[in-house]
Amino acid sequence: TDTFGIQQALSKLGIQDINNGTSTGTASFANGELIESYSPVDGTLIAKVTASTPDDYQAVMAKAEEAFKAWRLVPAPKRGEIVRQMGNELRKFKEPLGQLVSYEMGKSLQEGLGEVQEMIDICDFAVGLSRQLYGLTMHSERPLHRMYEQWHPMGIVGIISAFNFPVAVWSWNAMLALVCGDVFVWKPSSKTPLCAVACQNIIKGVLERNEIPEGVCSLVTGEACNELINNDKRIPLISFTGSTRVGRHVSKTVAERFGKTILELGGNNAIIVSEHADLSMVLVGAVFGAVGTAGQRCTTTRRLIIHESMYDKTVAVLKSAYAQLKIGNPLDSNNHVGPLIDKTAVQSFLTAIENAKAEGGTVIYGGGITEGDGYESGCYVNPCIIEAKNEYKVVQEETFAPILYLIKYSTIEEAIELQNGVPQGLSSSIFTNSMREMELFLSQSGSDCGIANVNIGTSGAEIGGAFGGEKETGGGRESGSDAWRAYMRRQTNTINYGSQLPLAQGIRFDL
Ligand code: UN1
Repeated sequence: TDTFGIQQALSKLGIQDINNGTSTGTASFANGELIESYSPVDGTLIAKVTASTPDDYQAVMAKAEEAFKAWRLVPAPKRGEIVRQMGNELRKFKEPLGQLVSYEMGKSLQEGLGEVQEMIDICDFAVGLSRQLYGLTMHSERPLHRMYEQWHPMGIVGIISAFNFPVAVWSWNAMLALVCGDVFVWKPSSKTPLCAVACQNIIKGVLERNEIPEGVCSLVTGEACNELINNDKRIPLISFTGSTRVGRHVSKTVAERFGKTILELGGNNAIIVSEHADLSMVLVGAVFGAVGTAGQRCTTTRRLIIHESMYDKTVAVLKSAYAQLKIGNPLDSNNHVGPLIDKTAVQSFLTAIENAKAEGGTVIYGGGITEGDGYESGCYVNPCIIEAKNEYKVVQEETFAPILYLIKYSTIEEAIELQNGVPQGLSSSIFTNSMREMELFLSQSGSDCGIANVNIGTSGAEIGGAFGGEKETGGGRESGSDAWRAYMRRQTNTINYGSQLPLAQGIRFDL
């Protein structure tokens, strides 16, 4: 019985051998131990993936170095053509890949499909970008001189991705890197290795058909690879998505060797519910923001900062909305909330609730593990709402689970201060119909986050904008706008087409 079509999806994606270890696809050398991937949906062992040993890693890097020499010479619009074909392959595999994301990671099928849609969209974006890697020209201060800048490929990009967006975040990095003329080595989360294998299988055919060296797109698996990548001088740029704790280590290690990083670390995102808010809109934004992906997005809504005049009404509608949430198998479209990634995450959820209570918080809805039929994996929890104070230690931290903290305010200035009063700076939003409040929130004395929204929630950013945040979120930007610049190196060129050699700054040096 293949109720949700998972076996069929796995076979379409080329993932079959659960006992011997699925091969890791393109440019892969895998001789290490077996990584077992269990589904948080039903606790089933989906398949095993053979991890890369340090020797495998060296072999992959040798291929990547070789491939870069060829790939950087392919004209950028031709690189875009390869990415266009990858986007078409992703269109063909949207359904099974979305199912696998849902089954291996635990997010709803709708969100799994949405994640694949983000991949398709970033491919389209990157194709257009491949003809728009613009540099500026400048006016030289010297006669008969010309100045301009060019953007050159950087080399091998290391992509270390997290379990919560097991495919989309890779594609944001991979597709931009490819049109920029870089090659990449991808180390996915060991909690979702099959999603990575599936992606490699999907794009492999495009490389083969176009006779592109396989080292352009490499995959390595297993936790031992993280440190190898961080310390590898052949990797000028590492894009890391994960916790602030690990991100701090990556940042230091890579900076020590003068490598560059793009860091996408923790968020602690708030929605301000103003007295001028439309409450029916707040409801969808806040509830999807807080319980979507079971609270495991870096953009998840973790705090609601509510005007005192709206507080009781907001609490009442939230409670009745939470009471209607269906928790269960995320492949079943009747359910709103799927499982957490594993039992460790469940433990963090329970501990955070206990800590909030110990600090004086009041649980007004939910909490606890969901047990019984269909919940055998032990990863399902009941989303929780807690009345809290912003300064609680637990509120200042990111707990990757569906816990929503409610905080009261009286003036808009105070609300903005609360919103900014956490170490993280990823996403933020205000629900208001007041033009003054909205503009204040978006002004230089408003939100300090990388993303600031009005009348939509904190999560679900579109790929066209630059994605990332400030402070402990790490400062990186990925995806749209001019995020591509981080994947290239800038070169300033000054050309003298005269027959004299005047020095800049008016300096005379007569020989
Ligand atoms: C993440 O949680 O790591 O804005 C990325 C969003 C998604 C991306 C989240 N587009 O919620």
